[in-house]
Amino acid sequence: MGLFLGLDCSTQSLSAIVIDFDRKKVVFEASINFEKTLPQYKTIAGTLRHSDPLIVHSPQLMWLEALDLIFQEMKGIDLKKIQAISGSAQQHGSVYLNGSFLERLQKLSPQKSLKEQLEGAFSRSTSPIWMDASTSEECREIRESLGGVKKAVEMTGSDLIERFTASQIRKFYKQESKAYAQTASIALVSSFMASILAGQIAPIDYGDGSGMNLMDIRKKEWHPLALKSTAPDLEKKLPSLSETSKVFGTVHPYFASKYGINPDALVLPWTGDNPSSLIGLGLVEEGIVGISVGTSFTHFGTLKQFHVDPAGEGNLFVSPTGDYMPLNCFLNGALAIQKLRNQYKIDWEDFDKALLSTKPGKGILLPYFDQEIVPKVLKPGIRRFDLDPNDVAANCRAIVESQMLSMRLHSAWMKLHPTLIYATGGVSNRIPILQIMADVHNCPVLRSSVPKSTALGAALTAARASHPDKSWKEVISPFTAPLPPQINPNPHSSKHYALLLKKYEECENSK
Ligand code: XUL
Repeated sequence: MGLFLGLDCSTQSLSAIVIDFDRKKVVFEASINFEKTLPQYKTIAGTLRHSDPLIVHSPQLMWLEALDLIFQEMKGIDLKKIQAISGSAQQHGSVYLNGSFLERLQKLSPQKSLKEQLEGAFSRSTSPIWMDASTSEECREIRESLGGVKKAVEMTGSDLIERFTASQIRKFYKQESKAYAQTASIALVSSFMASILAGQIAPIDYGDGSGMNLMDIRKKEWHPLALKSTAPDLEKKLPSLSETSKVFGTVHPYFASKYGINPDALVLPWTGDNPSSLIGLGLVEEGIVGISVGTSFTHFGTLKQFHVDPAGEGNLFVSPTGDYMPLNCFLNGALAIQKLRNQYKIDWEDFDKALLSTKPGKGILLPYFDQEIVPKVLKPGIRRFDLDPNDVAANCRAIVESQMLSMRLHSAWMKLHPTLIYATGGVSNRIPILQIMADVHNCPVLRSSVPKSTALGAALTAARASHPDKSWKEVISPFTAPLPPQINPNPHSSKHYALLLKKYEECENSK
């Protein structure tokens, strides 16, 4: 029996999934919620908030404690049968390790905890994460040095973005130059966790490497000019880059003797949560596109050809399959809908009824309750066009229509041409929202059956590495079949939305 372990270190929790590959079954699932289970770190949903709201960090020791805890939870599983382990993590966040890290790691004793033994191994006490937006100045400096937005996008796959790693490293170098000099190694959250599991400095995989503004997205090598523009001696502090599916070690004896895991279990590099979810959702071929309707909305897929967003709003990552993964992140997603519902004091049931009782509208509601990533909007504030604020049902319809129109407009650069959409995330169980999704995109929609697509993606990546004779599709299909019913576009509504798209664009561009 071949068991494979996938872990996911997200912003709010550490999750684990074990799959029995031969029986095509998920045999174990667990999650450690950081705020609830580890309250001593005083995080809000896994994050440390600063008096400056733009600064958002997380404590790396919390992730280590959670790793010990999740292995304790796996007691019921025969860990001797684990053949390989992979993982994923929130993208972009960085961990700064001092010269003692590697020695401490190699000497770990199973008698003590990871936290106790690694506490002194950091040159920065906390890790800036993807929610940190405090590095606009550093983004400007690096972008200018690379030759502007277009050049940066061509070189690294994305414009300089505050949450990406390069500007965060530059800020650390500028503000804490001594601590930067004492940094022996810089890891991403993903490669940090993989290092702990394997007892050696783990490579950064191409998928998460493409979220740093430091990797040459075509050559899959560190980009010399990007490194030079970010901070001195950076190349010496970064690990190597690697394919996601290339085994780089075996599990640290710490985990074998403490938790009984197979000492020969192979360890793969971890990737970012988004590239991993591409695998966990089963989106390894062109034509099927993923739309995640969670707190924020994301639109992504697999791309064989290289296309970047000339506007610099979207991102291009390398996918674990070696193809590309274009991604747009719309910050004002389900949370914006919730804020609108709160304003009108209606619950989800009434919101669904409002969508069902109205026809495709002509009003536009730009949902910028917060700043927006795509399109870049720095000044929050919702905006209505041809919409009576007192008409509750029309406003409910307009926010979803506008979100979907925005997605269609701004995802054109990806050239994905979907024939099927898989919907996932918190509100993907609300069929009236999915109907508008199908109508606006003029494409059938199916709901994904996978609740923890990131951890499952990691387990499947580990399984694929042990079955190189099988295609990605053969490996993932039994675990990722979507749920019926298929929601088909209504031709009349789709025609209406094709015309409304132009108006939507004009509204967005109007000052
Ligand atoms: C993607 C991004 C987020 C994090 C969330 O660019 O910043 O989706 O990966 O964990």
